[in-house]
Amino acid sequence: MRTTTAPVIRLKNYTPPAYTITHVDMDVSLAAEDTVVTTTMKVVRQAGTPTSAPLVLDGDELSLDGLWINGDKADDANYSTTPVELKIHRLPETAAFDVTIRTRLAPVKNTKLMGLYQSSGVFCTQCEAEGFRRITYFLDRPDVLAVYKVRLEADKATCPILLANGNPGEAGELPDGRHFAVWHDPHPKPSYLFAMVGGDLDVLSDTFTTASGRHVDLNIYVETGKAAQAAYAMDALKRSMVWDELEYGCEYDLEVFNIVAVSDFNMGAMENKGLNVFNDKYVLADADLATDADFANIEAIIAHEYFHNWTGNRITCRDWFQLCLKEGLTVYRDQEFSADQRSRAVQRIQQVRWLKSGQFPEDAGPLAHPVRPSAYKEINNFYTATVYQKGAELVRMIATLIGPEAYRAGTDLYFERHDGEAAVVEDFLKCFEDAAGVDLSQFARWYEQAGTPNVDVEEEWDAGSCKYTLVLRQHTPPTPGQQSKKLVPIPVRFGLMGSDGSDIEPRTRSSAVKDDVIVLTRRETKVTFTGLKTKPTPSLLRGFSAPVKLNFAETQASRLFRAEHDSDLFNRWEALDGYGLSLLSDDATGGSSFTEKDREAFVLALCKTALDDSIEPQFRANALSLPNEMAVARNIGKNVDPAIVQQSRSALLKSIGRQLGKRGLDLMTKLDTDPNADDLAASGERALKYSLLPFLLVSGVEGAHNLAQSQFVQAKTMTDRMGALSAIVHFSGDEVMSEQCLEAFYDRYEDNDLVLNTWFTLQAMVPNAAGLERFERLLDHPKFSLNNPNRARSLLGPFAANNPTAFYANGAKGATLFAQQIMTLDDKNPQIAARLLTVISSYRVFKAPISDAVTEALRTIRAKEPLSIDVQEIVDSLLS
Ligand code: 0A1
Ligand code: ZN
Repeated sequence: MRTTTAPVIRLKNYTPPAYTITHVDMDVSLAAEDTVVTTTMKVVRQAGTPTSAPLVLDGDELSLDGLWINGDKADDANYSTTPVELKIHRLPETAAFDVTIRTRLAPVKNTKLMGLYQSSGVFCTQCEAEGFRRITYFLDRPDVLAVYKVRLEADKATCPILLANGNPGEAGELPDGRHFAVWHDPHPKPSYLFAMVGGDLDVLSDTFTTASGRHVDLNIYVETGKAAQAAYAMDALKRSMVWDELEYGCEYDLEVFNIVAVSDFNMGAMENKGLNVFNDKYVLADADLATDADFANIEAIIAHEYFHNWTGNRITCRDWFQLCLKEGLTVYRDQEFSADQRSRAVQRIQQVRWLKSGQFPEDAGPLAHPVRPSAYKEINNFYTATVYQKGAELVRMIATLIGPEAYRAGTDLYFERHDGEAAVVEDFLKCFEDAAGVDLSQFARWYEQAGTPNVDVEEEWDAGSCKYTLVLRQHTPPTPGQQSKKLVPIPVRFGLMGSDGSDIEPRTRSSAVKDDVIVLTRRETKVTFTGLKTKPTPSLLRGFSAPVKLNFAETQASRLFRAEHDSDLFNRWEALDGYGLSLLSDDATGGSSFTEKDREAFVLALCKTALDDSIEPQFRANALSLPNEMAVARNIGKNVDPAIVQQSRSALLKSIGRQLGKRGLDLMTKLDTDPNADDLAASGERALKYSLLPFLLVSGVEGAHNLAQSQFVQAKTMTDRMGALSAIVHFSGDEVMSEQCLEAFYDRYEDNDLVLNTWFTLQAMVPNAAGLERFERLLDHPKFSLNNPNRARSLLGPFAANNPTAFYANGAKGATLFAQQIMTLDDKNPQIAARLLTVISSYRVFKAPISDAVTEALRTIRAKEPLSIDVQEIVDSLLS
């Protein structure tokens, strides 16, 4: 473990490599305790590198077993090793030469799940960002692109399946029950895209014919007996392949596309060339085991990894500072795919929800960093909501600013110009500048600057001259290490609504307005509209056209008017959500901005939306999901008492439940849906059904209790079962029924790890001291383990991130327990420990005695010896 204070790596210090590697030939003999990897690489000295310059290769926890230069064994004086590198001196003077390295690994002992490891007996690899150096010494950096040939050898009985990147080659039997398979990947790639797999797996196979007629074999490998559960993932894959051809002109480029699902994985999935490795949570599904939300996630992640084939693999990143180049763009692409496959408005609502609950807090707290960071200690800590989600918002803004045709011309140019290269953000922006004939130099600041810009809006109505003026001012608050901020271009999509709720054609001479977008490039932008008979109602930031915080002192009446009439469905949701958030925050701080009438009006509007059959059910479900306690706490911003936030929220839930009353119950009964889990209409109805249930239960609507129980018992899908169970546990107040249902669920799914995770998650959200006690008990549950990342996350994540009344109960004892888990995890898997720790980054919004307890817990973690760099970097930021 690397424990000493780590050096800071800076973008400004980037230098091209002195040597590159063009060809890699690997021979891997797989065994749990003693895998032998023999790698021959063709090394090419770069122009300007003196022959005296040593070749310095990266390594991490490697055991070197042999070294040959051009086939001759190197003698000891020729090289030296440290824990992190192999330095080879006195190299041949020729421009190119071969280096052969033999390393020995023990995959079964690899608990970091980086490099080669075993997951339930299956050998698999994870190399992004710096895992390849745990397999062999290498120039493990994304700007070194090589063609790979891999020969795998293993026991045939335990490893009948042997896979690597690219196309399959020769395969055959060997003595002693062993066999081998050779794989060739013709596309030069960086080492982080390397993958190999060996194991006993079942497969679901299909085929795809590309637009130009190329035949592709598609295979999804899963744990034995589970091939049928990969059907939805396969369908999503084929739809992704069609979509990428139509929308981006991107065709698949190998003979096979393989996906392997494993149960131990640090992230969601990995886009290794031709051999994606997935967390099985994002592959396995059927109606009995997965919720509708799980299906939607599978679709999005399958698409995301597939889309990386062009945005990430064909064009990769020059260095890890450019991570958003592949991630922001690929997230934008998968978001648009999901929007095309499902309801666009609902998808946008969910994306923005995620952005506001995950990325905005990151940008407002101690972990704030630009979409393209300029410095890091541990790159694994930068797979963040900012790089991914805000990165996607930046690409979306480019598309908004230049329009769909120019956007497509820009991506076409990007693929044409940079195919086969390791690019930087500037290359990407230049393609849009050239395709659209625009200057994006001010836009580039979005990549450099952390923090969520604020847009303050004021309006003026001059009845005499029938002129309506909007004044929009931007400012970005300081973030750690970035005190002063520059102006950025902000596209504000807008509409002006007339008194009947319909949109008025805006008339203005302002050069800041293009069609329905106001582009803010200055500190202050004033736009005057003429020819209006009455004062219009503005609908601003439609579709959430920019990742900003809009501050507009809109009346509650105007919010409700928009909630009912806005032609932009996203903004109808936003009007209700914003109203709910302000109301709850006002309540919890004893404020007086809302009268009893305002409160009633909100409750009525929400219920009206919920019961309005002319609106799509999934939208209504989203409208009903009120801002959670953490959203309210963050909105209040300081001195928050979680118990008071909870009381305000419960009171509002009760009012809404009472208002829904029998009509809510009748609607629920009517929404008796089809068990066909991938039917979108049915899934929308289910979402609505289970978003109604909590309100009916907390307010004691007659019949709700029985209905919840019968829904649980008769559930036809996991969405039904989970929807009912979670409502019962969190809202029925009936402990006996809750325990019985939890037990029944456990008995049914005890042996299904993925489903059991949801059982842990559900209980991690039980509030107050009772929730804290339950959490403590679950830590000792025989099925709880820190060895499996999904299991560790399922309990620790929601408890620390979203259950403040339990986490901070008994003098924030939850923080101490959480810190202990993080410290234990740090010795096994520092990457997961560090990422889990980030979920408490908003702790400072809570009142002093309890937030001080978190500071104490963080100090205890900091004092641990040894402590990984991953956790060190996060703790230091959280304490700063
Ligand atoms: N590139 C992947 C994310 C990923 C990153 C690091 C990993 O290492 C543990 C694994 C996956 C993606 O964007 O899907
Ligand atoms: Zn990605």
